[in-house]
Parts: sequence; C-alpha cells; structure tokens
Amino acid sequence: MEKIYIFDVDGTLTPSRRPITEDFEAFFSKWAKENTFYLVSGSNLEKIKEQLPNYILNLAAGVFPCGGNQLFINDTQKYNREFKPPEDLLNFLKEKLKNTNYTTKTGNHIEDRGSMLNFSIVGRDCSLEQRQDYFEYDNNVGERSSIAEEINAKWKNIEAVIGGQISIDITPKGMNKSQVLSEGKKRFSYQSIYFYRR
Ligand code: M1P
Repeated sequence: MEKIYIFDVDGTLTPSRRPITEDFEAFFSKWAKENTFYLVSGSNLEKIKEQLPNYILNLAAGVFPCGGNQLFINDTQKYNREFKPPEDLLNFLKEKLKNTNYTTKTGNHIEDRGSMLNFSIVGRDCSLEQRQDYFEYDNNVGERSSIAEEINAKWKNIEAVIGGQISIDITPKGMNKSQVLSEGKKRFSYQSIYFYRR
C-alpha cells in the first residue's frame, strides 16, 4: 500500500455539524472507491453517522471518533481510551458557564464523550442560527481561546483545543486528533500518509 489519507469531518468533508453536501458527496464517493482513507472527528461515531452516509463510512479503512481516542474498523471497535475528567475541571467549566457575558444557553454544555470532554458556552443543543451567532461572538471576543489557555495553564496533564465553531475539546495531553498519525504508523502499512484537517 502506498498512500493513505486521513480526513477530518467537520469543516473538511462536511460543513460544521452538518451533512456532506450533494456536490461534494458525488465527487468524494467516486474518489473514495479508488483510494485508502481514514476518518477522524472530535464527535462520536453516532454523530459522524449523521454527517456521512453509511456507504462512505463503509468505504473508509477505519474511523477514529472522539479525537482519535477510539478506532472502528469495519464497525468493530479496536480501542477506546477512557478519560475521567477531574472534579475541579468540571467545576471550572461550570463557573465559566455561569460567568460568561454570552446570554443564550441551549443545553448540553459539558458533553462527556467517555474519552474526552466537549465544552460549549452556547451549548451543543443550539440551532444552526445560534451556532453561527456564538461563532461570530467568539470571533470578536476570543472567549474560547482564553478559556482553553486557562485550562492549559492550570492542568498540566490536560489539553484544551478549539475544535470546531462553538466548542472546546478537552483531553488528556497529546490525546487529540494528531494521535491518529502515531496510531497510523503503528497499525497500517504505507509509504506516505496525508492528513487533511481544517
Ligand atoms: O470535528 C471538529 C469539531 O466539531 C465539533 O465542534 P463544534 O461543535 O464546536 O463545531 C465537535 O464535535 C468537536 O468536538 C470537534 O472537534
């Protein structure tokens, strides 16, 4: 095997948290039949399935949900790395939620995905309009980057990164999407690996 490709989902193969577009699906489904590729997302497998049709997932050589903290090959889970968030981190996030100047709160603000946390001030239950509104607010005030910086400074063994439009992905240090490259080196044979993410 010569080349393998790894694609992020949100913002790369699909718009953020939305299904793949018809045009791109037409192009990608043809390409996918002729190439070896893997998928990675901060989302869990259930959410990835809302964005990409099953036949595309079945064409993938493997799927890495939760920032690469899980791997599925042919729908069989190969590993799952658990993360139990410390209580003081959860309290810190609750405080941020209480003290933000952003007033719309839609629910599902601290999503425990088992191997990572996803934190969102507007909440993962937001509509597309609310998502866009928070995205613009955050672009202006830099709320997510300042929260992520604080987390990274306070918890040396934990890493917070801005993944998509409205949230922060929190994992044990190093257990982010970049780990799919080291997993790839261990598990797959190839000469070149190409990783596409936004
Ligand atoms: O895959 C990119 C990101 O997509 C979502 O981010 P947001 O909802 O902020 O746009 C989340 O699933 C996030 O975990 C993920 O990193």
